[in-house]
Amino acid sequence: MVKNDVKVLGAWPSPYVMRPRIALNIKSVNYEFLEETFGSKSELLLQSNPVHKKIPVLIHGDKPICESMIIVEYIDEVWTSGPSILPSDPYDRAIQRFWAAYVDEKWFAAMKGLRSAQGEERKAFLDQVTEGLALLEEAFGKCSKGKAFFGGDRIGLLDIAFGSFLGWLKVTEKLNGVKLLDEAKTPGLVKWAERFCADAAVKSVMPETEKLLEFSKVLAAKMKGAPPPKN
Ligand SMILES: N[C@@H](CCC(=O)N[C@@H](CS)C(=O)NCC(=O)O)C(=O)O
Repeated sequence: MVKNDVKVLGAWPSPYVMRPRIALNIKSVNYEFLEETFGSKSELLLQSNPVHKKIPVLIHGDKPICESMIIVEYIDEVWTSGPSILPSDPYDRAIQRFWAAYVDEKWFAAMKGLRSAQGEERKAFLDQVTEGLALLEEAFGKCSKGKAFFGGDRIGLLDIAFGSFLGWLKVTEKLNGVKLLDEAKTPGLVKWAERFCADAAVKSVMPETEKLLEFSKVLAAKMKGAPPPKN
């Protein structure tokens, strides 16, 4: 595989962009990382993802593929010689996809809500995030079947979907002065998060918390007065 055959359009702080990068690392596929400039969209991005105009986009040869979890599944289907990301059992696959959708649509949406909420609204978002983590702790017990990851012995689809938010989870903890992943309430997830971040496929793409914290402050300053982001 020549290096330029695979490109990822993205930005380092984006949890969604981490997903295809982790999947490509798992499959030992070399890729070119084309970083978008914060606050603007390149011509290549607009051409490659004209519907959503969002990162990440995987460009394989001359074919663009959009939406992070669709990209992860594409990578798993194309590079079959590397370790599998999706479980072989259809029921296990369905369960991982179910929780991956929950993480994006419900859980992370609540964590994002915390950014600008105050008072009662803030408390409601915090409760939703905490309740979501309790559900994910239970799901971890069932999916991992006592092993290291949601995917068993190795990182799988749901590990990638949820794990990509760990950097922002730590930033949220710091900004709100709360402990969300907690030894007492979510012991399985605490250990899982350590293992996930230490994994060779993840380490090089997981941003340092302090760097992400600085970026989140810049982002918050830019958002002030601007209309809320669509996603
Ligand atoms: N559902 C999309 C979400 C991607 C997404 O929200 N990307 C953000 C960066 S973290 C983006 O490109 N935002 C630019 C915009 O909304 O215009 C996916 O999973 O790929």
